[in-house]
Amino acid sequence: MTTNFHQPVDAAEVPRFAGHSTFMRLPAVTSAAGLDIALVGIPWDGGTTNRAGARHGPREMRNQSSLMRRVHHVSGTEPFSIANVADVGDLSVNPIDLMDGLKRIEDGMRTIVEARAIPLSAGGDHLTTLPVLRAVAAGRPVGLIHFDAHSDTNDTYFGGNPYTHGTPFRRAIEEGLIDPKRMVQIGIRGSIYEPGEHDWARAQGIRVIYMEEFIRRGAEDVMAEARAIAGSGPTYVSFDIDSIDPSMAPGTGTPEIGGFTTREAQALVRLLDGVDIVGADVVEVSPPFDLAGMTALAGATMMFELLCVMATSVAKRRAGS
Ligand SMILES: [Mn+2]
Repeated sequence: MTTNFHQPVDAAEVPRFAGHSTFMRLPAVTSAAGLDIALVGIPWDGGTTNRAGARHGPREMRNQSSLMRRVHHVSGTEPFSIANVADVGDLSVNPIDLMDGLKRIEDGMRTIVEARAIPLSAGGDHLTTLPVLRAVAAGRPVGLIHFDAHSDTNDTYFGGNPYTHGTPFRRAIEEGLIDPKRMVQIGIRGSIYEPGEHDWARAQGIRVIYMEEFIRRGAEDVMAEARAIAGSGPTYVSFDIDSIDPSMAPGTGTPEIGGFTTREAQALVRLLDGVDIVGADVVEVSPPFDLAGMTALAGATMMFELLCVMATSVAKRRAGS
């Protein structure tokens, strides 16, 4: 086993409440060079239409991620032994200029991608996924497995403004960043603005799986379909924390009751095993609306779940090359 990979601070030596707050207590590094997977914060919520606060998500997810340990208790995956992972810090953002914010996020993410590290980011609102995809999917559209209460494929808000956290995937498809025929949305629910609001998404070829269908079919069946839709090509995974029920994740911008339990969310992400993940995020954790850090803990734990499947695929790729 390679031993020169970054390791978390040993909680038997330094207690979890002590020391610098980094993702999963990994070293903070200034460059993604040499990393297999880069943990990165995107503290920006300039696309939020209602309850702002996701700009504070990365810092609080770092704090709660101190509870993560080294081994996944179900799969046995030891992500820090099979992949080189570190905290590359937060991307540069601009909280008072939306277009400059998007550009800074894209530029920052491009340096990670060009260093050949796979980004696992903590948002930020869901509009952050658009500039991330501009960097990750440059030159070739990716598949997308999208967990969310909302389709986020609306067209415009507030007098024709095309950039909000309700529009990122419409823009990403228009820009050729996502292959909509390799895209699936899981957990969609809640009241909508108008009848037929999801017609555009379906017309592009996106498979929209409402929460009610998930409840009927269960995680195994739904994720078998999701893996088939994504296929063997490069695929991005986006996890909006509002896919989880607000009784378990209240700290978010647009809560919708009737969501996943945290257990269901964990089961879904574990079933991503085998997908060629080229990037992933956990977005919309909004600490000002949180209670005792429970939403940030759910977000940090979903990052760990994603990290384990991503590290497994990194190790498989390395063994195969
Ligand atoms: Mn969303």
